[in-house]
Amino acid sequence: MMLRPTANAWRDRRTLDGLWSFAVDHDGVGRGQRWWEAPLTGRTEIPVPASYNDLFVDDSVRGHVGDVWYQTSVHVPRSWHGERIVLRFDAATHRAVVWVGDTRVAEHEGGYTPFEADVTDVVELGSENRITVVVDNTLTWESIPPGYVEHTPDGPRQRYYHDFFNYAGLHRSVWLYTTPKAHVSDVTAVTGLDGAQGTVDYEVATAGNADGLEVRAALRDAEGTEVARTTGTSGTLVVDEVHPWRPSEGYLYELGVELWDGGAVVDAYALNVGVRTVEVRGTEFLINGEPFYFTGFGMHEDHPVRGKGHDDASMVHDFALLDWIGANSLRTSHYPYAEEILDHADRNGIVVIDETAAVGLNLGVAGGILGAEAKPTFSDDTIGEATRRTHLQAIRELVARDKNHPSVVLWSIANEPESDTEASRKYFEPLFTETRRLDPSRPVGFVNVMLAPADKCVVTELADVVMLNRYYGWYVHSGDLAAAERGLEDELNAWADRHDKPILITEYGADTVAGLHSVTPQPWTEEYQVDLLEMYHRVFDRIEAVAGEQVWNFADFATAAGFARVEGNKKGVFTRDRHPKAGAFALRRRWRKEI
Ligand code: GCB
Repeated sequence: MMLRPTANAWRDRRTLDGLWSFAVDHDGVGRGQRWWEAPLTGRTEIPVPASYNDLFVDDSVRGHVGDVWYQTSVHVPRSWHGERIVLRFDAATHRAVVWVGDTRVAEHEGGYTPFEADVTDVVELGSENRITVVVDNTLTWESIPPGYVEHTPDGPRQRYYHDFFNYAGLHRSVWLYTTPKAHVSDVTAVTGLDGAQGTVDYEVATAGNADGLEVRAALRDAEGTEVARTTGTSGTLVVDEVHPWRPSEGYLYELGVELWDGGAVVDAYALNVGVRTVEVRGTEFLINGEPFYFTGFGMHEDHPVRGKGHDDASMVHDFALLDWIGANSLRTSHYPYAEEILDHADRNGIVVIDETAAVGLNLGVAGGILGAEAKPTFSDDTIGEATRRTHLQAIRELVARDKNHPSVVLWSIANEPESDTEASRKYFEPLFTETRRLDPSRPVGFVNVMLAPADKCVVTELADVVMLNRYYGWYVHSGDLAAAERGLEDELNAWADRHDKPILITEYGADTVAGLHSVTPQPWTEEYQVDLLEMYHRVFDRIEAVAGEQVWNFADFATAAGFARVEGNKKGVFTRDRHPKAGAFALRRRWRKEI
């Protein structure tokens, strides 16, 4: 629904990234006092993109619950006269309202998908325009992810049921861009393979009095040579001797779409396309008709100082480490990642399980471990109709944003929700139906929690694959890897017996403090992490239906404070600053098959 900003002969863009003014609304008075109407007072500067939490040495900012305000001003060039001008936020976590000058232009719920506003009639050309954003980080029973605010004698405290810190702010780039009035508003590309022949089925949506204009589509290979061309708002481009997109080899074509008015092009948009197919057949996960075995990690967008703020340098480095260790895939646990990351995965042939922010829909035991109150999960007072509406919208926005990425091979619509009750099945059934309606070309799944084993889970039968997070040897049988091995193998066999589907192990791992060592099996040591990973691998290799292994986690990451967390979650095989633990070398030996 929303094409990314680009610059070409018909379109222009400028980023608003950089230092903005910032104010924390400790007393929650900004909306009433209409802070958007004047320069923010206090004039703290803040970098965009970044989480605000860790920047200032101030716990009242780090743990703030509620609104913070961002403000900048941008010069809108006179030369943009006659164009359609759009203000776009790649993300505002978890919800935002935006003003240009005194005019409210946008509002958005959901912290990890983009939103935009047509500001053509609002901006003043040839002058500075004030842009103000209020960002609210509160998690409620209506938000995805959910949470609740506890009012304590020391002020409000945000409680939530997921295991990563509630970073907030403008985490991704902000853009002002133009399109022509009559423009291409969406492109969808679905690819196919038949022997040496590739197909690209495309569909183009237009807007702004574009009726009657002609759409032309052309496909160019990586050298820029045109290999197919056709006309029409939808159609099929056929490529002989196609070069498919493959895991570890991100070959991309460029789909160029033009809008013609009589003899002239009035708008153009180009999209990268990887020609590949995805299919689940029995216990196999097929990419281009060949069985694919996932290796890699559940990740997090998480770094010192800037939290969840996107940064290209870290992205390039993280992908270099994925390559070094021999990973061919990642899961965007537990929310949609920056689009830059998917682009990079497309180009590098990294396979992606794309996940919504629906994490922590499990208020029982998980809540207890994470320090929030245990409550019934699905009820009128907790996760109910309103939550599901937000969840549905999150799925729609995710599919709309990521549908064209060849790297994305599977939608994960939730992580570890309650899934062993009638209520959970009722909650999830329409979400699966809607995801498949939005994108019939990809399998759909959700990640199952250990509390809902094969004979109890009633949601997995709705999914195309079995995705399991398992912690034998950590949360159960801690320190006893022999018992853990038996428990894991028995359980995986039970899943394989019940479902004729590929089993993807989407999490397994052990907290490990880098530098801690022992000659006997001691949880938290580097040796124990290695032993635990190797135990899992022995079991995976004995079970045919296992079609992939993703370790939890790529790197250590920040969480809410808790007795089970040592300055965050330490299950990374890299530290938070990306130094390898012994486990990283063990994985490299297995995945790169190097001794
Ligand atoms: C899980 C969750 C993940 C946690 C992990 C852990 O099952 O999916 O978000 O961080 O366990 O380390 O407990």
